[in-house]
Amino acid sequence: MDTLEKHPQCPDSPSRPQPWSVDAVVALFDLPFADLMFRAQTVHRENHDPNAVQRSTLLSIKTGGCPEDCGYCPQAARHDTGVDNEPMMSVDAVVEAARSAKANGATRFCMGAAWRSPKQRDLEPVLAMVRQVRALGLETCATLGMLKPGQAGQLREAGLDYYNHNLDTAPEFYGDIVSTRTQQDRLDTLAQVRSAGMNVCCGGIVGMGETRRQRAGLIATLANLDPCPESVPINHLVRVPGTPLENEDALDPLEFVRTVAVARITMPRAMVRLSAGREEMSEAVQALCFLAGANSVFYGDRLLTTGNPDVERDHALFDRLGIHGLEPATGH
Ligand code: SAM
Ligand code: DTB
Ligand code: SF4
Repeated sequence: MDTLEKHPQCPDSPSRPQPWSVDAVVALFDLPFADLMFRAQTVHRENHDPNAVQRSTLLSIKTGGCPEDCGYCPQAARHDTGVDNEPMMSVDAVVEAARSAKANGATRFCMGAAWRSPKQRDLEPVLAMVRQVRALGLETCATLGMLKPGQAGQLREAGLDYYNHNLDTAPEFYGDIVSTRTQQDRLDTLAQVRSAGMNVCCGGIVGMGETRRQRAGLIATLANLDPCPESVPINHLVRVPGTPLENEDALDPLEFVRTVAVARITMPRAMVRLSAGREEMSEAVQALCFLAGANSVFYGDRLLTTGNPDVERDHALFDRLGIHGLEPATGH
């Protein structure tokens, strides 16, 4: 049986076709590289401008001191990474950062907070940030941890376009990486985001010691969310000293490119975001990621606490590849 041909691509139709099995996704990963890239590019060109890449700026509005134990994360209070527990930024400082990101060419602004879950008194200033950042004409995204009933609705009301909440890895590997919550907790928050009418930004991290089958399991889980996420960040683990994963073996860069290609094939309409890890990635590998269907990057010399290529370097790379920036899809 040809598992590759059997599966329709991530559907938008009301009658949802068969979900992706992990075996079918593994079969994609196992393709010869040229065949995988051809399939990914075909799907990409059917659904997107292949020369457009969205530039999204990330800002840590509340850094460090997080009570969770995510093995990859420099912001967990229990990891000795040199990241301090800082107070939340002021609304004005956040809006100023968004204004400058826009002046530099970003069309999307993502605000991240190192919380397990936002307290209601902390959510209020975030709502003001969302309102004012969106008023600048930027697409807005926030990642604040698990949401309590009602909070997704308040964010939506304030004008939040996307909520980022990652599944991070395969269901059966999740407990090896995080013990203070379950993947089901993540799915519950995603369901609240959906029912509040927001776009879902949900992806994961590769290079945490997972097997290829587990990478396929993550992608299958994401592609089978119903409806599938509009935005899928694919992060390469940044091995931060002081985190439990600091000495993880480096992933073969071509395996990272394969992961991007498989995400593109299984989620044709989604924005596939080449997220953390670009600073340590050669420009040739980044170019392969764009060929594989990545159509968004984090832009600006900082992610949340770790580095990212500087803006001039990214301009030069886009110029060399003939890539242009993409306008927000939310109709500002
Ligand atoms: N605290 C919230 C949460 O966990 O949902 C929001 C912020 S958290 C830092 C957002 C995402 O950053 C995580 O889900 C993870 O995918 C990514 N991330 C954190 N540390 C990373 C690292 N060292 N390398 C790659 N991605 C990382
Ligand atoms: C996502 O998937 N990646 C971004 C964003 N969503 C919030 C975060 C990357 C964080 C990398 C580690 C750091 O800079 O602290
Ligand atoms: Fe906290 Fe989010 Fe980092 Fe986990 S990933 S430790 S929840 S900031």
